[in-house]
Amino acid sequence: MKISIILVAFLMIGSYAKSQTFNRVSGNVGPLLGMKQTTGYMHANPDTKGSVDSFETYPDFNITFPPWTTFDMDGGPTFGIEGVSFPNQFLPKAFMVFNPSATTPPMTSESIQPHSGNKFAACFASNGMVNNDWLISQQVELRTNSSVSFWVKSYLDLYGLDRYRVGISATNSLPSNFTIISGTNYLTAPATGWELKMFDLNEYNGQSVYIGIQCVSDNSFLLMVDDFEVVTSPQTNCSDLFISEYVEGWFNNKALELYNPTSVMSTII
Ligand SMILES: [Ca+2]
Ligand SMILES: [Ca+2]
Repeated sequence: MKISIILVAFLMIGSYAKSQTFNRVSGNVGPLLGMKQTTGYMHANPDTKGSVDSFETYPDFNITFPPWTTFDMDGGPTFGIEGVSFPNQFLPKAFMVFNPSATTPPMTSESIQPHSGNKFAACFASNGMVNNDWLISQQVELRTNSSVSFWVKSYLDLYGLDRYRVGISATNSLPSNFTIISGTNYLTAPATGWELKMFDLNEYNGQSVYIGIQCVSDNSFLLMVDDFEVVTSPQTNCSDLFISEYVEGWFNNKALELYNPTSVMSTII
C-alpha cells in the first residue's frame, strides 16, 4: 500500500514536469484572415521626455493594445505553447500582450519571465512561414539627444533564435514607409537572458516619427520585447504651463500630464 502511494505521487510530479516543458504546438485557427492592422491613439502632444512603456497597463493577451499599432503582414497562424492555454493562442497575429502568470497553468520558468512587471510584448512564430510582424510606437517628436531603447529576448532557442529589425518612419505608421536603422542583416534576440538594445535617432531630430520593431523570425518560437523607451530633450521654447501628454487607455485609465517650464509654482484647482 505504501508503495502505491509513492508511485502515484511520482506520476503526479512527472505530469506537472511535462506541462512545464513548453514545446511549441500547432492549433486549429479556422480560415486565415490575411494582413491585419490594428491601430490606436495616444496623446495630443508628443512627449517632452523619455517614458518607458513596460506593457503593464494593457489587458492580458490582447492583440490590439493602443497606442501601439501592430501589423500582421504574413497573416499566418501562430504556434502556441504545449500544455499551456491563453486567449488568442494560435490565431494569426503580430504581437500580443503576454502575461505568463495569467496562462493556464501559470508559466513560472525563468526563461518566460518579463523584464519588468508581469507582462511583455510577444510575437509568436508563424506556423509554416517567416514572420513579418510589426510593433509600431505612437508618433514622437524628436528634438535633440534622441534615442530609442528596449529589451529583447528569445523565449527558447529550441527552434532557433528569434529575429527582428528596427525601423523609423517620419511620415506615417505604414510598414512600407519605414527605413530600417538596425543594419543590413536582421538581429537575433538571445535566449540566455534579456538584452538591452539602443539606437541613435539624432538623424531624425526636428521630426515627428514612429519607431517600429519588425519580427522576422523563421520557424522559431517566441520573441519577447519589454520596456520600450524613446528619449529626447525636453521642449525649451515655451514659457507657460502646457498639457504635455494626454493618455486615453482602457476603462478609466485616462490621464493628463501638465508640464511647467517656469520656476514658479502652479496651483491647479
Ligand atoms: Ca504574423
Ligand atoms: Ca513589463
